[in-house]
Order: sequence, then C-alpha cells, then structure tokens
Amino acid sequence: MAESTSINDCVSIGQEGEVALICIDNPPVNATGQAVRQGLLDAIDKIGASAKAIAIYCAGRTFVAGADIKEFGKPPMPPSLPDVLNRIEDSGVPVISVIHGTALGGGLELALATHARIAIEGAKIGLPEVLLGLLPGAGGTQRLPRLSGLPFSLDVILSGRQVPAQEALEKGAVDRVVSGEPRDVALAAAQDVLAGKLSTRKTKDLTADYDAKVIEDTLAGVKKKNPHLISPVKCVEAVAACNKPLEEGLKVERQCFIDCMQTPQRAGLIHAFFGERAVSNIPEAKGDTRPLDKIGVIGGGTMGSGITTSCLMAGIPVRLIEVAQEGLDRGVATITKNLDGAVSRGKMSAEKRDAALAMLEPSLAMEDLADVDLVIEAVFEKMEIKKEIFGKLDTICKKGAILASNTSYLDVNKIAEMTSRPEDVLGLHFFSPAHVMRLLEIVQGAKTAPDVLATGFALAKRLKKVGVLAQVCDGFIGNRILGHYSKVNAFLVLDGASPQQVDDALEGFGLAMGPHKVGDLAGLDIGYMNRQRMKEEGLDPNARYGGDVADRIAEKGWYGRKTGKGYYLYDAGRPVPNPEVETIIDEVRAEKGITPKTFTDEEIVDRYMTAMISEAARVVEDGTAKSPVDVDMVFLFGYGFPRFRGGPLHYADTIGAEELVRRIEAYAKEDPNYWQVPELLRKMAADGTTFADLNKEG
Ligand code: 3H9
Repeated sequence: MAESTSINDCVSIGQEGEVALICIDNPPVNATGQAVRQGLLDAIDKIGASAKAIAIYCAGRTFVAGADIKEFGKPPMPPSLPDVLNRIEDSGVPVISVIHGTALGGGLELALATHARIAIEGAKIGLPEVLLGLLPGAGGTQRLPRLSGLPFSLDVILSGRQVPAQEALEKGAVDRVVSGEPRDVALAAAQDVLAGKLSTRKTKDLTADYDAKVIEDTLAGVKKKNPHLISPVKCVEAVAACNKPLEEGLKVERQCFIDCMQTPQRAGLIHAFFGERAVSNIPEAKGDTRPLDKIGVIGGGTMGSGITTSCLMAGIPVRLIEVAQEGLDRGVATITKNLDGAVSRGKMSAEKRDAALAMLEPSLAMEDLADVDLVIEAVFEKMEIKKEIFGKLDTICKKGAILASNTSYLDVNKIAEMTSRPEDVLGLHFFSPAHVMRLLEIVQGAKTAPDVLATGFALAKRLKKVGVLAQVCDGFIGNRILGHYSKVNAFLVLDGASPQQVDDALEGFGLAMGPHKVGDLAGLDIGYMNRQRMKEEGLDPNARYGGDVADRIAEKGWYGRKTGKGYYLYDAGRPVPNPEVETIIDEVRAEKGITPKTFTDEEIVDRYMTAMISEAARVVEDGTAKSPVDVDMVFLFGYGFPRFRGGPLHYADTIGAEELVRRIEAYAKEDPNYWQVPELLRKMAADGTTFADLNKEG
C-alpha cells in the first residue's frame, strides 16, 4: 500500500517501494506560487536518498502552467523558482517529470530541469512568457537550446506557441509520449529508470549547438517585426548566452528577466491577460443560458457573412437570410472565401471547411427562422429597417428564441419595442472582419432577461471571442469613444500637423496603422456619409466642426485604397502622402483663418490619448461600461490598440489623473466645448485614485 505524506497544501509525496512520487496540486493550473516552490524544495530534501528514483506529476487538469502571474510586481517570496529548479537538477537521485495538459513557462522549465520528461498524449509544451512581456526566467533560455537546438528554441521562445507532444518528442524536448493517468505513468516511468529502461541525464551537462549567425539574424528579424517590444530582444539576448556554462548563462537570463519585469510593457501585457478573463467574470455572464443549437443570420453583407463564418467555424449551423437571390449568392461566396482563407492560414483543415459549409442553409424566406434559437440581424444601419425586421421576427420566431441586433450604435431598446418580447432582445455587436476580430460587445437592453444576457456570453465563448457587457447609448463602449477622439485627428490637421505626421506619431506609440491610413483602408465615403447624416440631424452649433478636409477629399471621389487615392496615393503599393490633400488643407486653413502651428509627435500622442481617455472615463462614469477593464479589452480586441499598453485606461494610470486633468484644462483654453474634464477624472485626481482601483471595486 502506497504511503502519502503531505508537505504542504500544494505538494505531497507518495512512496512506492524505491520510487518517490511528488504530486503538485495547486488548482486551477498548478502555477508555481510560493507554496509550490517551497513544497518542491522540501519534498526533494525530505526524500533525500530514501528513494532511488523520483517522479514529479500534477493533479487536476494540467501540469504546471507557469509561474504564478499574480505574484509578479510584488516583493519576491523565496525560494525563487530558479533556485528550486537548480536544486532539482543537482539531485543525486534521478528525477523525472510527467506532463499532462500544458507545461508552460515555469512549468516547462521545471520539466527541463528534471532528468527525463514523459509527455502524456495530447500534452503541449511552451514558453509563453514573451506574450506577457517577459522571458523564460527559470532556465528555459539555457536548457531548451541544450536539448532541442537553437532554431527550435528561438521559435518556441519568441512565438510563445504551444508545441504538441509529438513535435516536442521529435525535437528532443521530451523523451517519450505515452498514454495513461499522470500518477500511473509517473510510477511506471520511474520504475523504468530503476530497470535501466529509461535513461536520464542532466540538461546542464549538454552543450548547445551554438550559431552566432542564427542569433544575429533572429535579433535583426525581431527588431524589424516588433519595433516597440522589449522582451523579444531580451529573449534573444538571454538565449545567446546558452554557449556559456549553465551557471553563467542563468545569470544573464536572470538579468534579462529582471529588466523585462520592470517595464511598463510587462504590466500592460499582464493586465491584458487577466483583463481578457475578467470581462466575463461577472454575474451577468453566469447563470442559466438558452440553447445555441441553430442560429439565424439576417443579411449576407460583410458583417452578416463574417458573423455566419464565425458561427460555422465554431460548429454552429446557420440559416442565412437575404431578400434577393443575388445578395444571398454574394453572401455564400463571401463565407466560402472566408473559410478558404481560414484553411490557407492554417486555422482549419479542408475537411472542417467542407463540414462547416455543409452546416450553412441559405434562404430567401424569413419564415425559415421559425425554429432557430438565436437570430442575429446584420442589415443596413437604418432604424426603420431594423424595426420592421424585429416586428416580423416577433411573429415568426419560436417562443424563447433570442433576437439580437448587430447594430453598431442604434438604440437597442427602440428595436426591442417592436416586439412583444423585449426580454428576448439584446445587441450583439461584432467587429469587422467578424470571423477574425475577437471582440463582441454584448449590449443589455432595459428589459433584456438575465438568461438572454448570459447566453450572449456563452456565444462569445463558443466563438472564441471576448464578450464585453455594454449598456445602450449611441455607439456603446467602443464606437462612442471612437466618435469622440477621432475628432482630435481632424483638429490636429487643421491646426498644423500633416495627416502623415499624425499617423507616424501614433504608429510610433504602437498603433498598427495611423488613423488616416485606417480611413483610407475602410473607405473615406463611410465617414463622409456619417457626417452628412449628422449634419442632417443638426450639428451642435457650439462644437467645432473638423470634417471639412475629409469632406472635400470624399467629394472629389477619393475614397482611399479602393479608389487608389485618399490621404495617401497607392500607385506604388506603399502609401505615399497625396500632395493634393496638402492643398486642400491649406485652403481650409486659409478659409478658417487658422495660422498653422507646429506639433511634436509627443504632443500629438498626448492629445489623441487624452481625448480617448476623457470619453472612456465618461463611459465608465455613466455605467455604459461596467468597469475600466471593459474599456481596455474593447480597445485591445476591437480597435487594434497596442496590447503592450494594456488599454486606454491602463495607460491612463501610467499618466495619472492629476496630469490628465491638467492637460484637459490646458487644451480647453483653445476649445472649451470639446475639452471638458470628466467628473470621474476630477474626483480621481482629488482622491489620488486610479482606474485600477475601480477595477478592484468592480
Ligand atoms: C513564467 O512562468 C515565468 C517563468 O519563466 C520564470 C519565473 C521566475 N498564474 O486561461 P484559463 C488562471 S510566466 C496565475 O481561463 P484555460 C487564470 O487567470 C507564466 N493564474 O483556462 C484563470 O483564473 P480565473 C507563463 C493563472 O484552460 C484560471 O487560471 N505561463 C495562470 O483556457 C484558468 O485559466 C503562462 O503564461 C498563471 N500562470 O487555459 C500561461 N495561468 O478562473 C498562462 C492561468 O480566476 N496561462 N491562471 O479567471 C494560460 O495560457 C492558460 O491559462 C492555460 C489554461 C493554457 C494554462
């Protein structure tokens, strides 16, 4: 009968004859928090020479998924993971590890420090620290190259990807792939060690096949690909030390790790990691849900096709409705193209694409929606059309079916009023291209039932999207904030900056594409039509109008990329500033009597970000967003905000409320209507509080 000794709450030892089995049990993902580190150290010491082989395995759903990220940024708590792992590697008794689920970060580093690694089928290994602004800091940059060579190690460390067990076996990172339960596999493998059937070795005794050229080329590639990011460069720097004796290499790695730990990028990326999970960790996302076995999508345009693609990729059958055969054919063609694209990008197999397409039922009859569980309406943004559709859906759809609108700014309550069941209605705002962008704004109407809202979150999860709760207002969270800060681009250009300077400054801040390039890509006609609509509805006479330049460009028929001309010219492929735009800008400035001034890139970023943060603060203040992290995730997953900055309100905390108020008051001297201090920000400046404090309260 096996004996089991508990070392602490997270680590225990089981004795089976000459074999000692160390079990790590620290749900949910067996992260190497302080108790696990201490437990491992104490377990190795306690076993001493009483066993002839030691096997480490984990309880629960996975092997160790890394260091405990929640400890980062706090004072270190000994023992450190590198010390624990060195102790394991130095053990005179052979130690093996058994990996099930995912061995990630510090988890894989633990396995690399043992003397042999057994993976259970389906297991994956990886070093995803770079995705958190870090690098493997417990020997990963030194031990993996010794086992698996430089090119593979650099790929794994720089991509953060999860490597399937079979590939890990081929690359020498694991020694065997077997099937079975972790404890049984651990015992059998340790017995194999005793029987001489499984050989063990210390990774530190191996030599990495070092190649300076590989390092040099990788470094150049990394700098080109991620000009803003610090940790990929530090990863390469650390790996480059793997030709030194292990102890020295570990010192270099440690220093690189500490350097990364101190960067705001690390804080931003970890905020993004937890934020992605926090937005659905709310009562509204939990509780009973309704079925999602069949979905109806109305509208085969870009959005409707993207939504349909997304549902089909998640294995949900879709009935796609259009009014005319031509539109329906176009929709089916777009969906097919989207799925083909997913196959060519390696996102799905050709068989899965065929199976997905077989789940698509195109139809011209709305009546065919009678048996679906959820309808997502994705037609033209006109309230009258939407009202008509929802009135019809009310008579067609079965009892309990959820009726959703993909509107990007219209009043969901007015849409719900057209039905006899407003409790079944909500907004599901996807972002284009809907099968790629991960954001889903889940818009709660005044009467939306709790299980309908929870089903919105369940849908987001099935579609592998990040669902964020939003309340009804013009534009919800994202487009409302966008509607405000995008005006600042136009003001900057009117007042003296060039569109290219604005784009360059913001790309320097980390945006993938400056706002004028985005406008050219999306089509300048869209913004133009929107401004015309607003003019028809009546502009605020006290508000500065910034759209003159954009209006004149669109009126010339220059809609951006699709016409080969917009803010930029696209003849040569790469955008080149359009000289005629300069003339338009000069004309408008002259007509308005504006004497252009000079802006530094820093001033441009400050104004742009301050405008974004101002409206974001108001969105939090009036409850449109439940908490600041919701705004952050909307911008990371829907608007291409640089992930390493954590989101607009995480970034706001790096500036501080007091400084933001000072800036707004200074800008308000030029334009008091546009620049107004949000009450929340004023209060935070007075209290010395941060948006992170509000997240905690939420
Ligand atoms: C590192 O190892 C540094 C070392 O090199 C050097 C040290 C010196 N810590 O994602 P899920 C929580 S850096 C703390 O929903 P899944 C997560 O927040 C680390 N908590 O499940 C969630 O909590 P809640 C390198 C963690 O099945 C719950 O666990 N490792 C950690 O979809 C479930 O997570 C990584 O970067 C953690 N390390 O995916 C791996 N990980 O329920 C990061 C998770 O309260 N983790 N939690 O919301 C992952 O990639 C995924 O969580 C994993 C599971 C694939 C493991």
